Amino acid sequence: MISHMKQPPRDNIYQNRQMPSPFRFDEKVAAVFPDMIQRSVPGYEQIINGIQQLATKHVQNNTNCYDMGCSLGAASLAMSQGIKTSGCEVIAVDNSSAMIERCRLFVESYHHATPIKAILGDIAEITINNASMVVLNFTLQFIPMALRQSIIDKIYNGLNSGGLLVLSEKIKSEDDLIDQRLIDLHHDFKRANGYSELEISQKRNALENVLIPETISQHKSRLTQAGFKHSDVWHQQFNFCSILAIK
Ligand code: GEK
Repeated sequence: MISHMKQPPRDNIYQNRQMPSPFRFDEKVAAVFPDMIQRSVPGYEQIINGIQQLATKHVQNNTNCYDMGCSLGAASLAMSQGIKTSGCEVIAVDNSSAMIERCRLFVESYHHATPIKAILGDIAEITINNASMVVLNFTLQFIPMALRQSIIDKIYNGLNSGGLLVLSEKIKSEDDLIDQRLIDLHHDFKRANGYSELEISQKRNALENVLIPETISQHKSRLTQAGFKHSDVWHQQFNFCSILAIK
């Protein structure tokens, strides 16, 4: 899916030295987002492809699919293109107006049969109902810790029986030494994709206290607490993983 995207503008946001400030999903980020996420998140394209496959296999007739924290809507498009059943709708939600405006243009520039409705809103506030698939693709990590359980509970309650949650996150290892090695591998991945040491360190500082990673077992216990009987990792590269949970 991603491979036939038009060449996106390059992410140069942290190329020059700048005053430290917390990372925000503003217009500057939205404008370079496809390049940023592909050069920064190991496994992103495989996860998007997996989301499409899961939609093909598991989305039921006349149900809703949600993409929470959709950015430009890559996962929404993957679900829409994957869905083979009828009467479905994909609801794409993001609280960044820069992202949602571009999301509408982005998804409309690709063929897809199942309609995608892009909504400007907070994922902590939207209602989820009659869902056969929900995607949180690298979004929960930006949500304040105190709100994370209630969002997962709401997703569980809005899913139909047999419905899926795909939860992708940057994670922390339980073991400090392994965690350091995974961070090193991730930084090597960014270097190999053309980011400089200055870009890597300034981005890392900007994300401090904005992106709060947790361990896989913290995610799994939150899923269990919400009621999910089935959950496990289906994709991991370095400290980036995706968990599949089934109601
Ligand atoms: C993808 N899923 O390409 N409510 C709604 N949106 C939010 C909130 C919130 N409370 N907090 C953050 N966001 C996408 C990638 S990016 C991940 C997701 C990344 C949004 C935020 O505006 C941004 O667009 C997205 O979550 C996270 O598959 O940049 O690492």
